[in-house]
Amino acid sequence: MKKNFLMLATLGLITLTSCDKKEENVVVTDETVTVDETVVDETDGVVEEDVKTLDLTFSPASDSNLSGTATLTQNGEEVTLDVNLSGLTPGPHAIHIHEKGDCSAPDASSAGGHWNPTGEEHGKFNVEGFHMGDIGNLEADEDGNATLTFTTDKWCLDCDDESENLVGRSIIIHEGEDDFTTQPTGNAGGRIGCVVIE
Ligand SMILES: [Cu+2]
Ligand SMILES: [Zn+2]
Repeated sequence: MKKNFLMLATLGLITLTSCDKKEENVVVTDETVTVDETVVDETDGVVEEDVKTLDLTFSPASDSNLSGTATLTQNGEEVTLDVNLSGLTPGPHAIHIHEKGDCSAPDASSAGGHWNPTGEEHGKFNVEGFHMGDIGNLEADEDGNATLTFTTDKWCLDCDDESENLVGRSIIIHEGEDDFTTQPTGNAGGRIGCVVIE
């Protein structure tokens, strides 16, 4: 018990010490450069560059009434997808990243199959084999509205690794539910919404 406490205390001290050092550094920099608004602006710029955001608007497909938005945000190593939809039939609807950034076909078939840069089988994200685009299902309430928040460190926005890069793909909403087992689609039925990630 005593040993654990000592270890925690030591860790705390290290954390405090490193914080102190950072703060000292900042102060030293400010003093050296004679506190200047330009310097402050540059610091803000660097912090913002680390966060990338894409605001996207879904188009309906296959004569559906779907409307809604998707926001993709990269913060450090993680990408978060926020989806907000209405005009759905109540119940579960599959949502996937599909490989082609093309929503032009009336049934959104132009978006191709599930995005699968790693050559795996269709499945559940982060459970054994799965496509990189296998987000899963979202649930529409009795008014036909649905939201979803999904975060992973396996995607990126506009990075050099094409097995992680979402830009140039599309997000598809399906008529039915993903059963996570039928190959290679999850048996989710037609495509009722589509948006290109760009
Ligand atoms: Cu799909
Ligand atoms: Zn899949």
